[in-house]
Amino acid sequence: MAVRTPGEGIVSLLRISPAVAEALDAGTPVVALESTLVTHGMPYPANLHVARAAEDAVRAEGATPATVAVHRGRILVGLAPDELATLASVHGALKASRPTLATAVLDGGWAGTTVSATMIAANAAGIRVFATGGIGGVHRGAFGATRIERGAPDGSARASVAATLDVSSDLDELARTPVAVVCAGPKAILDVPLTLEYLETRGVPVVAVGTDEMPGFYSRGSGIRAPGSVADARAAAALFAMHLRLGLGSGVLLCVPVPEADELPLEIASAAVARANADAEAAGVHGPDLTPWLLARIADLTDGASVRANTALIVNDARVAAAIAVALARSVPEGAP
Ligand code: PSU
Ligand code: MN
Repeated sequence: MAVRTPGEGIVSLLRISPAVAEALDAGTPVVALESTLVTHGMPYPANLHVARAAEDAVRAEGATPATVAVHRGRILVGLAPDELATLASVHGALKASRPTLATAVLDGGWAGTTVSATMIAANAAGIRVFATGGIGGVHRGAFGATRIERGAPDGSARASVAATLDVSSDLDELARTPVAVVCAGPKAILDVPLTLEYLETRGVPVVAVGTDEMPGFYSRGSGIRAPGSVADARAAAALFAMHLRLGLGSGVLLCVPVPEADELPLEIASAAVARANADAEAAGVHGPDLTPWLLARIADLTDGASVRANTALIVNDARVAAAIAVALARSVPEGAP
């Protein structure tokens, strides 16, 4: 059997759209966009609206959008408008991440790609910058918890809760794939401090753009200091270019706050998140179903305000990612002194 590098294998499974192929050939900026937020993260037609708006935001900054999805045994990099519309409305689309990408490709139907699968596809296609809403991370209680039972403020009735070990494969993907991921902070449904600790351990720079504070996804702030910060898209591009030049192998997580007009107040977001997490535990939801379940529950609890914030932050991330891709394309070529 011929020995093939993994790259050759996956490259043969990519179907790169004409617009994306042309941009890559010409060396003009391209931004990858994920599609699990379309298939599992938002209801129809808000999902189609946000997917189109994110693509438009990338174009408005002078870059080419490359929405990634799986269909008919191929990994699509760049979707035609009718393909995007089908993806947004199709029932039963799979959720493809690193552990489920092979199943999704073999399945033959549609699959949305998570952050991990989209990074894999982007890297294989030669796309360096990628925009999403929120990454997966360390779920609350992943490493177990101690709960103080009601009526025992002295802690005499502590109950320990078993670890779920629910840590998104997005985090290890960031550790192994050299792509810049632009997001609005780890999703508010997660344990954000533990997610930051995990990324530090795995060698992933986490950098807030235009703020010192970790963006809180639905809210601009989180009350947590960001591990790193840069002033703007140009500085973010310079940092990422140096990270690539050092050959560190990992990705970079760039965090951009949701636009002020569309944010949820931190107290409202925190209350909805806490309630949704408690409801999920009571309902016994776990594994890959957990993230979509929590997002839908939070949308209910906030009367749709979370979907508006989610839409705004995704479009804003796409815009900033495009500005970073443009700056990167203009910067000193890799390897130059
Ligand atoms: N951000 C959103 N909505 C989503 C997701 C992120 O606002 O639906 C998706 C992303 O695709 C992310 C995935 O990669 O959720 C993480 O899923 P899990 O926690 O099961 O790894
Ligand atoms: Mn998980």
